[in-house]
Amino acid sequence: MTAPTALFALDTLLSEEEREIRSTVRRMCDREIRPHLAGWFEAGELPARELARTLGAVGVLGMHLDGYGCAGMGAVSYGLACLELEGADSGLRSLVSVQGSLAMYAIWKYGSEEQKQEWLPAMATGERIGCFGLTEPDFGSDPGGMRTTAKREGGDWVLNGTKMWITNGSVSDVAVVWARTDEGVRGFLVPAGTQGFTVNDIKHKISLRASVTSELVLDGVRLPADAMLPGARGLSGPLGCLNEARFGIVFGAMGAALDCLETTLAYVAEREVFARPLASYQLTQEKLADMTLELGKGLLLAVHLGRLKEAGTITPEQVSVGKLNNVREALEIARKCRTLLGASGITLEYPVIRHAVNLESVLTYEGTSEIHSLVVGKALTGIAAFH
Ligand code: TGC
Ligand code: FAD
Repeated sequence: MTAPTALFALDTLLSEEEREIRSTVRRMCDREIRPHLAGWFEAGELPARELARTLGAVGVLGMHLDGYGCAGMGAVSYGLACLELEGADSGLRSLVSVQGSLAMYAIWKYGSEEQKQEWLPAMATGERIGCFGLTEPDFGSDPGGMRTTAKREGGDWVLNGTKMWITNGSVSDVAVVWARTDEGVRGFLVPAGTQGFTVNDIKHKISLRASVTSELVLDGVRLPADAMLPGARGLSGPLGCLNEARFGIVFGAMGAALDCLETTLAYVAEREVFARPLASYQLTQEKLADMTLELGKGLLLAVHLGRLKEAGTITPEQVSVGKLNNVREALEIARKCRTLLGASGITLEYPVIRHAVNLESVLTYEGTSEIHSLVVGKALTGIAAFH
């Protein structure tokens, strides 16, 4: 029997170091995370602080950034880490994406030297956690409409507004908050516990239950002048961070799909229906073949985009192609695997339904599938159809 990825000789595209990173992250997930996932998901809880230290020790937090205690790895290595993390649970990859690609990246790319020194080394080890507040209750796909404001008062900034659906919110030591100012959208570092800054967890989620999602309320939050990120001005600041996290999802979604497919291959080999293994039926094999094709194509696309990113030539539109295709196909794979598991497919005994419902969030966050279709449509036609 041949493994799905072996049909595409995927490993021949990877260096020894990249394969080693993938194995290290997989071993860590198998040992420290996978045994607890169904329980965390069912309880709707995540021991985020403890996990952040575990993830920091294995070196995945901000692993694609240089300096300040970060590992400075290539894009494909980072992608493979996301693949393994999301193979465990999308919530785990979310924790890492938001920490490394959104909060740390924003500070690394746009922060002052003092801000970098203060936050990045402790965030790389997982001692400190960050979140990224862009979305608001009335402005998700259209962040340009944001109502959160930052106004100068003497030498200080005063922030007012609400951010919604913020991953890692209530476990964060620092929130990167994007706000409208007289000089356009700017980013601010808001430490937890600042007066006027409150965080409320969002309950009753059916998807991404092993992930902390919160509302951030800023009510007259007074910050010193040096809380602003000096290098970001305008919407291109936060959108530049999104390119980083979206890239991780291109790989991550395929990790969830691969976990579903591997689970299903084992299941259909064992399960007998009408006195024969489920794997022996043509309808089953057609489903397995179709899923493997989409998985393989998605992985090849992910590695290709990773190489473009390493060469410094990747464009935001190419990231949209990857996010749109790979999340959409991963969700289809998870749903098809679910059918092959029959009734067992709806329980947390197998990871498939957990991946399927998680991928519903992944389809929506970091730009909905419709927004990425419109980004690709704009690239093809030259016409922006967002407004
Ligand atoms: P538009 O006029 O097109 O652009 C405004 C400025 O931004 C620049 N820009 C980008 N820069 C870098 N990367 C990108 N991908 C960029 N897209 C646009 C653009 O060049 C322009 O720059 P400048 O200098 O001329 O001002 O903006 P628009 O208002 O028409 O909106 C375009 C649109 C719809 C594509 C954008 O708003 C968008 O991407 N919306 C989706 C929002 C989104 O993805 N939110 C995600 C929030 S974070 C999250 O979900 C975390 S989930 C947890 C996890 O990751 O695990
Ligand atoms: P809306 O923008 O209201 O969209 C509703 C529907 O309308 C969608 O189908 C959308 O595609 C469609 N639509 C919107 N505009 C158009 C258009 N022009 N043409 C056609 N259709 C359109 N945000 C953060 O800032 N930080 C985080 O850490 C974060 N974490 C998240 C974690 C989870 C679990 C979830 C679910 C979301 C998270 N988000 C986060 C928010 C996420 O980015 C937004 O939910 C997403 O951008 C969509 O915004 P919305 O939910 O307001 O939907």
